Amino acid sequence: MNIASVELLVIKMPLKQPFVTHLGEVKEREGIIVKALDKEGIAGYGEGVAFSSPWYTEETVTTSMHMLSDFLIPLLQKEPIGHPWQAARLFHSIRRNNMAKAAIETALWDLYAKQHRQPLAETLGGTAKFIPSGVVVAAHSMTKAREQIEQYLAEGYKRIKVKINPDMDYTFLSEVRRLYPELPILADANSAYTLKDVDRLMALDELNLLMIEQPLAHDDLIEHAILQKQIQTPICLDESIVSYEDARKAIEYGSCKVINIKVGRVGGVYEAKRIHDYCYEKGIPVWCGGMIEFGVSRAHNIALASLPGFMIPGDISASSRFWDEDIISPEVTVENGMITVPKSPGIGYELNSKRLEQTITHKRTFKF
Ligand code: OSB
Ligand code: MG
Repeated sequence: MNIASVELLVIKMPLKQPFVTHLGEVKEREGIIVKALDKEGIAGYGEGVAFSSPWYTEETVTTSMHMLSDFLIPLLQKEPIGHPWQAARLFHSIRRNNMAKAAIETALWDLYAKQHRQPLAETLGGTAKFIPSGVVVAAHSMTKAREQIEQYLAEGYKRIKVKINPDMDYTFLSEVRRLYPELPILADANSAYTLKDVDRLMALDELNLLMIEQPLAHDDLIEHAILQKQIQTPICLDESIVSYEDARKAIEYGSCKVINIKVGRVGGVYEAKRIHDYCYEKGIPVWCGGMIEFGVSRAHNIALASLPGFMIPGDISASSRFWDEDIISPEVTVENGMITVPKSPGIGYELNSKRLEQTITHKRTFKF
């Protein structure tokens, strides 16, 4: 791929409002922007989506920087590759650290698509010209959450996801259902329940939710299969699926009926596409998850979600959902609940260098 250098930029930006789950709250987002430059001067961009602390998965910004600097980039320096899927194979010798792997792998996909003057969506086999957008409500109180739902519906979003836990589930969701009888609603528990809560979860069946995301433990497949037999609402797995093998087992065991695909969580675009292809073949719907990301990862998600198996609106919202000003230009916008898949090469968005500069806290360059 003729790589000349790789640059790692650690960036930091405050969220417009705190993102609250039962696991804690995110007020400020740190992330890693990866720039892979080839010998012709073409730049590919990727984003590391680990958080500052390990509340969602075990990775952090610091562990990602360590993995990238001391293992992943040296592997690429030692063994030049011709196609991004070879990076996935190369990284296989390193256990997990999926978000670090995806950070550099996504930059290589953008670079590869640009080198071939092709939109990334097309390189991946995507066909959709527009993708449906969904938004997540994650607020401190039911009142705040209701306000946010009203605002997002006014902005044109057609699918809402709300964070739930045993202190904020049936009462809240039934109120939302009463106010919006036809609204597609998804509930995400981020592992707030155990099998002891079966009755609580069964009670949600009458609310006609699109699905319930990750009700049980972050690393479980077995108990989700037991739960799915007792509730009608389809279970969607997020945290439990970190690889193609997890997806295959979850479907075989009946642990879920839907899968949330996040490129970072599964270690890259190659693995995400393998999961997509498998689910498509099995008739299992998938949708693209979100990580409170900056524009680079958001753009990669748009390209991925143009694949035919992404039949449900994902957590791909406008840049303005989280940021006063994003690091890409133009920003991602949602019109009538839809996002246009860009037609220009690669991820199809430019970096807003002025904005990017304002957010950089740390920088490292690796020459090839
Ligand atoms: O569980 O899907 C999740 C954000 C950060 C970490 C985990 C999750 C989320 C979201 C998506 O819910 C938020 C978004 O980016 O729109
Ligand atoms: Mg989730």
